[in-house]
Amino acid sequence: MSDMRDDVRELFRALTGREVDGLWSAPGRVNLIGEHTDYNGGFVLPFAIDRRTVAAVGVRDDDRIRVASTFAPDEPWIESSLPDLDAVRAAGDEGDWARYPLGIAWALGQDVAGPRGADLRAVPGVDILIDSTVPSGAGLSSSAAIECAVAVALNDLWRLGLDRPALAKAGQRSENDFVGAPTGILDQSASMLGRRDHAVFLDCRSLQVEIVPLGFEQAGLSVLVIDTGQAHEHANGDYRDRREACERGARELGVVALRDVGVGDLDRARSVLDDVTFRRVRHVVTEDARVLETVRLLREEGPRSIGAALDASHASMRDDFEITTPQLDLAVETARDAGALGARMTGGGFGGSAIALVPDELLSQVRVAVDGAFAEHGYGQPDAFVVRPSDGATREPDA
Ligand code: GAF
Repeated sequence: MSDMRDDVRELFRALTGREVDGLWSAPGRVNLIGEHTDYNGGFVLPFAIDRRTVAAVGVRDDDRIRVASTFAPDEPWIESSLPDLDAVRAAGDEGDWARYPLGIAWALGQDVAGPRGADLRAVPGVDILIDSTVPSGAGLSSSAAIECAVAVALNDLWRLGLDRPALAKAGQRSENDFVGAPTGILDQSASMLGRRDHAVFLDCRSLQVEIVPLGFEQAGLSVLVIDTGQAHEHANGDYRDRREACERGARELGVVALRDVGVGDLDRARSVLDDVTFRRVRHVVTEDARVLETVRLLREEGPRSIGAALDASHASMRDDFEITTPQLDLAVETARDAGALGARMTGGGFGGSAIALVPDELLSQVRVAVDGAFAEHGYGQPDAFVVRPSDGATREPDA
């Protein structure tokens, strides 16, 4: 991390001829359990990971916002004036990654941030250089990591005084209304609120948060991410389709959101809904119950007891919500057969990564088995790496 900080400081200097005013960083996330429950007012249990995005930021003496990144080194600065961000949003024509930092600046000027939101005609412009170790398209929320790193930076530099839940909300607003992806609050909450060795247990309706100890290290366990290399994105039709099915299910069952349907209501739901809608609803309802059960198990019996809940979550996403892929299913099955205590796809689905909870002594065995199975099926080699539950967004120490 300190190398990365030095590099990005130096590149900022080379690009602008001046020093940064500061570096801010935010992590990607793994969702331990609770998939597609956030926009249904339900429960999620993510943790922030030890892969981070750094934003090097310098305040300008005009109203321009310029963004550049180390992963698009050939692109010049992408820029706008702050008051013109509304027009940028409407045109929808900025480079893909640049919509995340521009969008968060826009969102901080909207009412989501409350009366203390930024007045984009009054705050100073900024140069923002992004660097990241969060792989993009891997289902690990590289976009939320950009949003959150830039959100904490602008919150400090513009002296907005917003708290972390408000900054997470601004991230979601940016994603929904600037980028155009109809996502929930899961990713930004994990990136903002994560804590080392802990998970973020979030009630997405009340936005109440509890920080739950994971105890993986003491239990000799690691979370292995298996990135299938199948990139995914949420602005496309599949994610939207699942969200619409949930909203239809809630409407037909006469509730505000699927959070209001219990496991005991599923028999009635089956008689009211068509088969596909019913299965989408069943996933969300049972997944909410699995999140609560996982939190209970972590508290009462420790992390070695949660494997079955992870497995059941994957089966529900595969059979009822239908958001897994053959590669994700293979990664999960193979990891489990090779000794993982539990495994599941993580994130929005249709590609991205699986996670496996693996006893430390079996890590290499699981990796070898997954590599072998992918080769046997003629799939490209997955990228498998261990992630550690880590702290959320922060200002980095000055050089
Ligand atoms: C993506 C979305 F961004 C989240 O809001 C959430 O819905 C998740 O998919 C599925 O649980 O990461």
